Amino acid sequence: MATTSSQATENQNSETLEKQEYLDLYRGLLLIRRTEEQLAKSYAAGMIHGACHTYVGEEAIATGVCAHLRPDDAVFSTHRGHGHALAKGVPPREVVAELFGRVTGCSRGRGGSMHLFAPEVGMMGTSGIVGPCILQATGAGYSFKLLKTDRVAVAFFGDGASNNGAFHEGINLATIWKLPVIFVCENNLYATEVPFSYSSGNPNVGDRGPAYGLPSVIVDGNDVLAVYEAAGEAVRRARAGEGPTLIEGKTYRTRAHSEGMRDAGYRSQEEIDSWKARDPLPAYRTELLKRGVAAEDDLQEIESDVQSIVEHAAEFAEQSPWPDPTTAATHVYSETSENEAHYA
Ligand SMILES: Cc1ncc(C[n+]2csc(CCOP(=O)(O)OP(=O)(O)O)c2C)c(N)n1
Ligand SMILES: [Mg+2]
Repeated sequence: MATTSSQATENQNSETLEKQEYLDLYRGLLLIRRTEEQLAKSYAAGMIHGACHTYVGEEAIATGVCAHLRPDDAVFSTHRGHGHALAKGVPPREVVAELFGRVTGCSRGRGGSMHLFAPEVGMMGTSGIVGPCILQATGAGYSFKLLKTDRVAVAFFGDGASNNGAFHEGINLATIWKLPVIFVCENNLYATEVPFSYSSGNPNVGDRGPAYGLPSVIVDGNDVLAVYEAAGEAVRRARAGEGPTLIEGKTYRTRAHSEGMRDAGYRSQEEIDSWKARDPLPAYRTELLKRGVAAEDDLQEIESDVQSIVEHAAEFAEQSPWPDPTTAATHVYSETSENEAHYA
């Protein structure tokens, strides 16, 4: 069985955090939340072309994991990847501009929501295909090991992806070769409208790791400190050459699968409301005040700062030019030596 790290165990490590680290986690959560809210608004206003899967409700997972990563660590993401990109350090205005299809977006407006790439900060892509990020992270981990670096690769993926063959192949290979990979399953209980309880005989993805010899932990994915603690240990192990870890975060998306889609007929309002009551943001805010590690003023300052960053990001995106159609074939394949140097 996977071990369970929850609020009860979180006290040990998280109490040793510096005030700034606590505040950075709050800022990280909030930056994702406000950006997603902006994107949802922009989608409704017709500014976004293509799908837009928001990460609202799940922010604690990307925030708690990426807080341990360096720019030269690699993140491979999903169709629900805005939060991963922001947590890995892609500037919000480049994320928003990319969804608006503008040339100032991180993928120069070629990709949109499901092709957010920024190798200069180790964001190795969101993807519309469910599952491959698990194998890509395994491959990156293999290369980091061969190059004798202490870099780590992270795969974020959903519960749905854990029933894809890529999951089993990736975790097996990473385990036998002790690759520096963190497999992060964001179990939000549904794959589109299919409950995980229907598609899996065991509600815990984390229980699958031990069958492969893979250390695994199940955490409350709405508790940023629990995620931070589990990820800290996983990253430490990976950098030390001790191999991969599987982290399952139990969480919930509180918006529709994708903006503009119906959100009824497959889950109850009571269920949505019960998870809204466990929203990671107010929970963490309350915790910070309760522990006395932050004052109301500290939090309000972050809130107004993040609000202004996101508003500016939207203005920047709206005012940015469209890509020149004559350059449609550029920035599609790797062209620069910069990225090659970074990953050499
Ligand atoms: C290989 C593949 N199969 C099916 C789809 C269609 N699809 C898009 S999102 C999705 C659900 C994925 O669920 P999960 O992995 O739990 O992620 P979540 O949307 O819940 O974050 C599916 C089946 C796809 N994009 N790729
Ligand atoms: Mg899911």
